[in-house]
Amino acid sequence: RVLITGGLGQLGVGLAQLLRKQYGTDNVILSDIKKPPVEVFNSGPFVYADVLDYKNLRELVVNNRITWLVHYSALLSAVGEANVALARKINITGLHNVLDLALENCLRLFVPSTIGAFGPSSPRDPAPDLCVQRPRTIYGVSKVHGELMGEYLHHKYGLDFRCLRYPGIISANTQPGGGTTDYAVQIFHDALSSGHFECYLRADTRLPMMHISDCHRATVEFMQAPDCQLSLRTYNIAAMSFTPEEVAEEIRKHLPNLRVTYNPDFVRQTIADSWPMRFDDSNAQRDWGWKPAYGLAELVIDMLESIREQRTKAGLPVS
Ligand code: VAH
Repeated sequence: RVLITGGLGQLGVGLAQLLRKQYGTDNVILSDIKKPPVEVFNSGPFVYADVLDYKNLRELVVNNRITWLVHYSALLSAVGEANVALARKINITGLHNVLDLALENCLRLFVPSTIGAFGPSSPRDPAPDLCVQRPRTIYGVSKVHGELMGEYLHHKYGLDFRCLRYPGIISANTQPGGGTTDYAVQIFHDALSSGHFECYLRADTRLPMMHISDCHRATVEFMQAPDCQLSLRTYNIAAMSFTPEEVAEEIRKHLPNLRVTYNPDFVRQTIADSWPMRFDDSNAQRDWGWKPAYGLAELVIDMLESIREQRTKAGLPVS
């Protein structure tokens, strides 16, 4: 059975849907510290779980015979900078609770890392799997700590720790939650509603990005990969890299009147400028056959279609 923490964020519900297709609805348990929307509550097992409450988590793992744990609870980039103390608690103390549980119960543990685990002194174009990592956000620092702790426990005690560094994830039906790559989701909503988008990053800010369904598929394929194939425990995964101007140009092929104004926000621009511009994911391609399905053109078509459908269902006008 799989337990997903932080299940009501951008990624949990979609990952649960994919895992439930393969392993059965009752074998995938979503959890979070928030009340789930009714459609999520009705789509399969949901439980309240606070990653800071070790005793509660332990009962969940033992009583539900959990064998895999996907740890999505975390405060992400800009949100974390606005609340460093909470980010350190959730991202580090919460992680240690999950690491201890995984060790004690021999779980297969997936913990996501991120383009944010690199910093201004890392190679940026591209960033390889193994290089200097001196991130300048509490989010990045906590994710590097997660990579290091997971790999230490793997080599010392055999913990089945698996970690993918995600690019910015682009989704139509769930909200991103970090604040730095989120512009690349909002631009689609604004293009279809007002036709005008104000971007908080400079037009030339290049960042690695990925369609959410590629993210879910990569995560499941990686979790299913035979251990003997993995030469690393932490892998970059890539799909595309684009700038705000490039994604705006691609959207204009469908919505020619899209107007974008650039009003860089100091905090988020500084974060973005410290992150990789492109990812080298050749190890993931070689070791466990990673191959993305969505490039920029396919992403734009899918996002516009999905949001048009959403807006029509909600009785909202579509430009
Ligand atoms: C953020 N969307 O902007 C998240 C994610 C890699 C980016 O962590 O912080």
